[in-house]
Amino acid sequence: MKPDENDLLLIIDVQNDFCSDGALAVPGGDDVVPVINKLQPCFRHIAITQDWHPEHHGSFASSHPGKDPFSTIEMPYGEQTLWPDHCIQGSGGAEFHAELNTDPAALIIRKGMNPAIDSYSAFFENDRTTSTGLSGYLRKLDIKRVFCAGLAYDFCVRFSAGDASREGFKTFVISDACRAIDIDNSAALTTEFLEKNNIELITSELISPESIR
Ligand code: VGL
Ligand code: ZN
Repeated sequence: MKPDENDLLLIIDVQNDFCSDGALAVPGGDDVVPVINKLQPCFRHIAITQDWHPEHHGSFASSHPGKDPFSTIEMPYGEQTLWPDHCIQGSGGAEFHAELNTDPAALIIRKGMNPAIDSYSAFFENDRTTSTGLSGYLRKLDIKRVFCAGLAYDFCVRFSAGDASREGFKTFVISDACRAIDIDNSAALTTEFLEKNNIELITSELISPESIR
């Protein structure tokens, strides 16, 4: 499979807090970095997301007295998993992994900035209606297919891929370029979700290594 002018590589949340020793470390999170760096020359269009929360964000367990990280609460927009404080705007944990190549990306899209609504997806906040503007940007570039990679497979990658597909883009998830948090079977449920929604799980070797830059 050879990516062309109408394809986008969407690199999701490869940030220090999701990598080793991070506040919300995803097992094996660092391992996605060389895989993603190797894929970048194969894509003309690249966008990167950055989880970017204000202090005391509503998705933090610390904002809900008596609640532990990884428990869930009901928010006005539905169920929300509570997380350790992570990816706070301007903090080292919110920075991209030092080895991630961010140079070829035309767009860095920050999300999770509204204190009252979490935002897993690169396209919509968790209320499923507040847009980040990414769909419009991709349509203007005539993007037809979106290839997702990054962290975490079972949260931000899952929601971004689901929305990309819902927005009409043919969507792929590059499995070896992702790692999962995996709470309550969320990794296996994500694979089921992707299959059900016609989102293709592929591996990075399927993408032609030829540079198009
Ligand atoms: C993420 C939990 C909270 C992710 C972001 O990038 O998957 N997960 N914030
Ligand atoms: Zn977050």
